[in-house]
Amino acid sequence: MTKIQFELDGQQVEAVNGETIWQVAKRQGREIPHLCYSPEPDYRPDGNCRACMVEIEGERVLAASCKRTPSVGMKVKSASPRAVSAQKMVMELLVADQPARATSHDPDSKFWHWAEKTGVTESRFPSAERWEGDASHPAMRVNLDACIQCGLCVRACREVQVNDVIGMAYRSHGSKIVFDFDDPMGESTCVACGECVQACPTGALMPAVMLDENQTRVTYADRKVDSLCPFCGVGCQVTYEVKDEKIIYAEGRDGPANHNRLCVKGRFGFDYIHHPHRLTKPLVRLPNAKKDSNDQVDPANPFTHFREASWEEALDLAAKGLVRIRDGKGVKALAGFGSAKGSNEEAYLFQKLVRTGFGSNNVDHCTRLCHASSVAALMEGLNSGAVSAPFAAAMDAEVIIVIGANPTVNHPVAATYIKNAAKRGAKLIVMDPRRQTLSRHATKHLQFKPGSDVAMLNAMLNTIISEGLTDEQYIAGYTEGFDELKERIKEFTPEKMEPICGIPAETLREVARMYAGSRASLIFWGMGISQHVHGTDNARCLIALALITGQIGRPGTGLHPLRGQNNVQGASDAGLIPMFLPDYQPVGRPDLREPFEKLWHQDLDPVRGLTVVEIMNAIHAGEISGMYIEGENPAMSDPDLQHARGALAKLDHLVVQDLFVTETAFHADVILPASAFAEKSGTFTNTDRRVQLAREVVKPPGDARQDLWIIQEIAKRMGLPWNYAGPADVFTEMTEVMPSLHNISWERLVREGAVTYPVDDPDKPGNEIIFTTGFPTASGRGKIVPANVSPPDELPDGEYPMVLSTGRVLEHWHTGSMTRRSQVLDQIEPEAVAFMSPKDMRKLQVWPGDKVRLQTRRGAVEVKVRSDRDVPENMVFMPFCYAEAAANLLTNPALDPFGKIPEFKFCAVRAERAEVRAAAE
Ligand SMILES: Nc1nc2c(c(=O)[nH]1)N[C@H]1C(S)=C(S)[C@@H](COP(=O)(O)OP(=O)(O)OC[C@H]3O[C@@H](n4cnc5c(=O)[nH]c(N)nc54)[C@H](O)[C@@H]3O)O[C@H]1N2
Ligand SMILES: Nc1nc2c(c(=O)[nH]1)N[C@H]1C(S)=C(S)[C@@H](COP(=O)(O)OP(=O)(O)OC[C@H]3O[C@@H](n4cnc5c(=O)[nH]c(N)nc54)[C@H](O)[C@@H]3O)O[C@H]1N2
Ligand SMILES: [Mo]
Repeated sequence: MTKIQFELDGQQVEAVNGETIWQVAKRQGREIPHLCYSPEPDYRPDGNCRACMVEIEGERVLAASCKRTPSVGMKVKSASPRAVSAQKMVMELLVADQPARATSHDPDSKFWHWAEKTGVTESRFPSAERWEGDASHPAMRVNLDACIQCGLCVRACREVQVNDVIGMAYRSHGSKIVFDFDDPMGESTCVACGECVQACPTGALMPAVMLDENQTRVTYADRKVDSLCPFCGVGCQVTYEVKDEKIIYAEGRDGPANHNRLCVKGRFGFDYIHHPHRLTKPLVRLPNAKKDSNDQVDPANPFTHFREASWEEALDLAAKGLVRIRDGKGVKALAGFGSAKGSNEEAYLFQKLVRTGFGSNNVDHCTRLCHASSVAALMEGLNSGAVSAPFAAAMDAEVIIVIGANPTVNHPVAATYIKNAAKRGAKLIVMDPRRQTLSRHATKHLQFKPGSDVAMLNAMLNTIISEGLTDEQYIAGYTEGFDELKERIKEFTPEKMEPICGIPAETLREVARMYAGSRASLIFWGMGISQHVHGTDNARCLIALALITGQIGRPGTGLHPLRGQNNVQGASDAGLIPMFLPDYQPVGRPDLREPFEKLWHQDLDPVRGLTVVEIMNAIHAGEISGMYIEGENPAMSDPDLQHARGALAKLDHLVVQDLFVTETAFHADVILPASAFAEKSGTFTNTDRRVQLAREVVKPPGDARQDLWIIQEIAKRMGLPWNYAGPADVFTEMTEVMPSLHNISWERLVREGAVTYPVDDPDKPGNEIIFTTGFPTASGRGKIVPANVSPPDELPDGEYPMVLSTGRVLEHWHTGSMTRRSQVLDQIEPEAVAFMSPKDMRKLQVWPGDKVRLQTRRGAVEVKVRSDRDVPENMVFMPFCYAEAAANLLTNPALDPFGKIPEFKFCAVRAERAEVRAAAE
């Protein structure tokens, strides 16, 4: 620790570890005016606005305290007449160019706050010419008449979020902030993360919803509540601003995962909870409303088929139907889907309800469609499904591999750290059949053939072993199975793998050397790895890469499967899995089952339950006839929807608990209106294994109730003597049987907000990096499991010549139930689209905006097409969020044999021009 003694305003003070004069003053309780400087979030100081000038004895000119670090014995005066007069002069010059405070865009801005504090409210100087406002973006409003050119938005956009949209252009008097090439913001490449809005000190950049038509701020919060973002596994901490019991704005907090950063969904996507389609009363199916899998919910009129009911009636009906099937057809005739969008406590109670109330292990959730294969491989190899290091470990890595993940779209805030790292010089290698935004920051993008991961990764393993780039000591100390891999991998030479994966042998070698040879290499992966019939094999290769090179268990190394839903890590930990009790205790092991049987006062089913797609199949086979689905939308998210919807429609009894009449709820007998994320308190576990506390921000609308309460009411009616006072009570029970939660108490979470497991001591922070000395397996060693090359289940042929790949877009969440009801998000991406390469579009004679008909062996949809150079030739990429053109009508339900995950990322498709154009002409 470096310490520098100096004098500040007559006092002896100390600057620690390179602190600036401004920072020392702040620590001493003195705040020096500042505009272009943002201490929190901590941006690079630029020193351009000169509002923070201080006098340094012996120096002719004043110094910008935000940037200047003191030297030993320096004498600094921050409030001398000279310093104060300079600070005031800066403010006065800036005030001259601003709209008057009363009519300013944000009279409450940091700028006016400092103007007031320095006593400058008017200016003697003439005002300069003003820029026109820009209303082109649905979320943000640009009013450059208030811009002081402090450059905070440029740093926000380029250095923090690394989106590289905002810049300073033109010269002297004409200089101004621009988006791309001085485009309107709404037409620029802006991804609407809103970091610039959060950083702007004057109101020149504002959330559009806060302003009236005169561009004056009209909304002020009545109160603010600290909670989390409801969308992805990054787990950003958010402060919600509430006015008249409605959320009006979301701002990033300094959470350990996000350090004040947010993305477009977190910042602008909160309003789905206030949408008029929200369920506010329990609904019961009308007796004459037949269930028909081809019948579709009309979003504008979603309540046909149902009548309102009281809670008593709805809960009685819901539970009676389940009891009737359980007692009549047997416990295996029931199944439940819990939710990775709900809290840990909800997930825990839901699986407990299925295991003790329904009586079987037929409980699963969307993790089956997500990282099931990754978890299967990780459990097999390391006996732990969690990440070995947080995503921010990217900042300590020398080489970062991102394979089968598109983080700027799907984990945008995590992606900012990867981009920050690349900017600092880390080598980024992206491996994806599609190019993506991260490719621009990458040292290399390997655009290999879809479905050929094992070939590519085996070639890397082959190179590392044959060139002696392995870490022999690590292999000897911490792994098993290396000799078998060494033997088996011989045949997978880069030359042999080149034609299969389409990457030149020399490139494969080069990347293998980079990964193995670096001081610290880190692998991120996503659905491109897991959603294949060989998903488990794909993940096995990644684990083997880390194990044979020892690139795990140290800072900047590791394996990080980017978890998707905000609580998919927690929901899996809590036991929403058919083969595992909480904390991955196999249901078949009597010794591991016993503690749960004791705690729950009941014998438990020793046989593993059915998975998501297996449950759909079992319904068709007549084996399952009753279901309870909480916070999942399988009628949109399952593969081969015709089949899945057919199953839902075939059920004798379906209870759905959701926020809206989703495509799934449309087939229900009883719909229970639940609490949205912002309407409940509970714990959520992010992709980093960080358990974080979410707090109720507003009350559920109308008669909607807490998920936790609803699950308990169903349990009681199924004969379970439950009596939990609230989430804290449930969490406490969880800590008794879940070693992962040891030393994390509810009180601790209230105090600290976030704790990363595993934790060694109630007073110690959690372990961010695990597997530092081996693995939690019986032998303490990580198991290397070789994989063979196998093709995707359904290859293109003459009839279906192209590859259909499905995934996501930035603005929409999964099945669209939430984000298509968020005004800003739906305005940015309002209609169903598929993406194709310009070459294929020419071949098909379609133009951007034309409709194509996509046909697979399962179904057909018509959808507008967008030209996208990132998509390789012979591929159609489609997000699955659009009910009117549901991608999953097309996808292949073939499963990976270990993880039971369907092959969402690959099936054969035929694309043709739909005849709309002709009809219109
Ligand atoms: N905006 C938004 N964000 C989300 C979600 C959302 O719905 N919307 N969902 C969340 C959830 S639950 C999840 S699981 C995550 C998913 O996040 P990601 O894993 O990033 O998801 P995808 O976009 O489905 O797929 C990732 C990449 O796999 C590539 N890919 C396709 N085929 C192959 C292949 O054969 N091999 C390899 N290596 N790659 C291939 C695709 O081109 C794509 O770029 O996102 C989370 N975040
Ligand atoms: N083609 C294709 N299909 C895929 C994928 C793919 O890449 N391609 N990815 C798969 C993956 S990775 C995943 S994770 C799944 C996701 O599949 P799902 O989990 O089925 O999708 P979501 O839309 O997230 O569904 C969440 C539901 O919960 C409701 N909800 C939200 N918050 C709450 C709450 O607090 N309480 C209650 N009760 N309900 C709530 C929402 O309205 C919504 O209906 O999709 C899978 N399907
Ligand atoms: Mo997911």
